[in-house]
Amino acid sequence: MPYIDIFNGDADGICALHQLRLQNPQKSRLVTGVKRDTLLLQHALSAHDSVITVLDISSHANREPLLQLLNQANTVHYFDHHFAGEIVESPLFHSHIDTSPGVCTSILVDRYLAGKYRLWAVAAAFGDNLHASAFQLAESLKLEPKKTAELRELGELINYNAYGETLADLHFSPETLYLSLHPFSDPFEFIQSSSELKQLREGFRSDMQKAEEKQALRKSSAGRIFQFPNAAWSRRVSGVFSNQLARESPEQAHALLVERTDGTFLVGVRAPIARPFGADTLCLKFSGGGRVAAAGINQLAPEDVESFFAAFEKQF
Ligand SMILES: [Mn+2]
Repeated sequence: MPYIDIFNGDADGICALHQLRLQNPQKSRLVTGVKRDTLLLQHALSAHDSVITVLDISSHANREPLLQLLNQANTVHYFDHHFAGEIVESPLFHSHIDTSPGVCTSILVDRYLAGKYRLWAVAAAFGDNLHASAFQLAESLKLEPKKTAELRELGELINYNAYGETLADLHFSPETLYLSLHPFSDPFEFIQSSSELKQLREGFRSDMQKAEEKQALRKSSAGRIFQFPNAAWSRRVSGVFSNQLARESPEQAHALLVERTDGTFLVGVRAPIARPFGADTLCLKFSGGGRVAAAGINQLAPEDVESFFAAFEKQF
């Protein structure tokens, strides 16, 4: 039977698949993409009578293609922690979906495999920013702090690699990165020998340096607003940089505008950590959306930038 593995291109998706294929090696067709590209099931619609494993993408967002694939006699194993909506009912559908806040997909796979490749789940949990869960898993393995720190860097670098508008922005396609680590059952051996990881470490440092050179465009009691140019490094590092700003100044809100090719702006908003509300309300006014603490706008027109700044001041 043909196997198809569909996975989010971030650390959680990659480490989830890696654990499953260490346990049960299969030659499979790989379907993945940049982190924000979560509508992946549509790329497998021609499949029938196959075994499809889906990792770390919302079953709600992929519901229509999922139903079609089940109708085409595919068996689907689904591991995920994103919003799921109503769980699909089918004898061919094997659901390992848990949306509780402390879990990520690699932790669900770790549970399924009874902890057999847990080191990779630790890395993935750090990649998904679930530090408490990651430390808890590391503790269960009695890992030395130095080893835990190595897994943290591994997860964060694989996660960093997945950020971008398209695959062209990334250092490595997630498929390439997965194939490069897959020969290693021990992550510490991969960390020692991987040239890919070395390149990611250098790329991350250089992107962050460019980001840190940027002065705030606006500063007020409400918060700080930054603007980045239309460049691959901006798109790769904007998420991590916004999180860093928020942690560094928890009383303030932050917005980061990244210029797009068409002249509009991709906007990320973080509410103050001390009062984590209102980001969604602000972004909704400009056809954006998201969560209360972190939200965004896909295309802010240049003529709306001033009114966005005003609304930001008012909101926070
Ligand atoms: Mn995840």
